[in-house]
Amino acid sequence: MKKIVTVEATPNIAVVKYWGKRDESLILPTNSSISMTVDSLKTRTSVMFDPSLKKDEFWLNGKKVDLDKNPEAKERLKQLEVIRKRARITHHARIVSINGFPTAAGFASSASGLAALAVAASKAAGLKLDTKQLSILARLGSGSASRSVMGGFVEWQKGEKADGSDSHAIQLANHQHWPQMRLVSAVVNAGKKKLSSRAGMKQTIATSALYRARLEHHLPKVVPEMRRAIAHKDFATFADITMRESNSLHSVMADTWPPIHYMNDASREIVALVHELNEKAGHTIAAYTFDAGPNAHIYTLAQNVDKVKRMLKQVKAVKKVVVSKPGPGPVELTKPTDHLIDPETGRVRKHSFNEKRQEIIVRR
Ligand code: 2P0
Repeated sequence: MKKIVTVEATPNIAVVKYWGKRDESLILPTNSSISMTVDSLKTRTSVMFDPSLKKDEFWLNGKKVDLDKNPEAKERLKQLEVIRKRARITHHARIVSINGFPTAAGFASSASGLAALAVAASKAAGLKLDTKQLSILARLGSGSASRSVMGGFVEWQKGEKADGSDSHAIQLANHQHWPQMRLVSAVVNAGKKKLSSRAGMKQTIATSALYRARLEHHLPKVVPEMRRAIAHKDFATFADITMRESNSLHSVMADTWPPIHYMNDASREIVALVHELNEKAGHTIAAYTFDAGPNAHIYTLAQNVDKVKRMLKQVKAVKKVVVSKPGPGPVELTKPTDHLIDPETGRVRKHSFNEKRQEIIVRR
């Protein structure tokens, strides 16, 4: 029997955004960020370290990725080296990962994927790591993944040290703290983004003067305010900061040279409709936020989800809507039939995502 560890993790959507690194190799950010880990859009990852493997192997959504021809994927898997060193093993790993949502839907999967990998690979190597250590491992693959190793509301503390040992996430509140919280995500464009976040933020740091103002004057104020809003479940303040934060991020993107525009006309139509909705309600009931793409993520409370959905119906470009709650963070699947790798043979099992049933199917 081979030792296989299988973990499911989910994305997080930031309300105080990460955009800029002070160290590109260790992925150390210029500012702390805050997000909510959601309960939907799961990525399932199975890991096996095995002496018979000649090199690391990575399967994504049913296809083997040639790591020699894909330096970006190889770079994102560098946490494997750290795990091997710490566990004092030299075996290569077979990693099989699948997204439990359509890849073409425009939802980012690097945060959930690299968080699932940190939890599954460290355990498969025999390590028992705490969430802080897992967050540091996940961070090496993708900054935002450092926040997905925990559930509920999470802060990635930027840290000060050059070795990154204090740059990790902490949980501000677990997923049961604010049970009425919802995230309504609207897919407005299923296309692949033109400029990666990694390249975009590098360009911003190098060229935007507005970015300095964001870093020095805006963020030091909003991080503690957002912590307080979450602790007190103060939706109006939470929503206000979330929207202003998104606007600040997209302003420094526009101030970048050459300018970066991830939002499109449909995104801006949604911004206007959310403000209209809040005005009609007489108080803030919904807050938009946008990442490195045109899809809208709208935070609201359970009693207002239908109003937000009705509002989104007016936007022609909205193709799909997904409603999420605060999620518990990564979960290990221990049923042998859930593994994407056969524990008896070590081979990759046939697996796929069934869109109709919204389910990952694994054949034995
Ligand atoms: C965030 N984003 O806080 C911000 C908002 C996009 C806009 O974290 O280079 O894919 O791998 O560390 O984690 C996207 O950045 O970038 C991101 P890398 P990552 O969610």
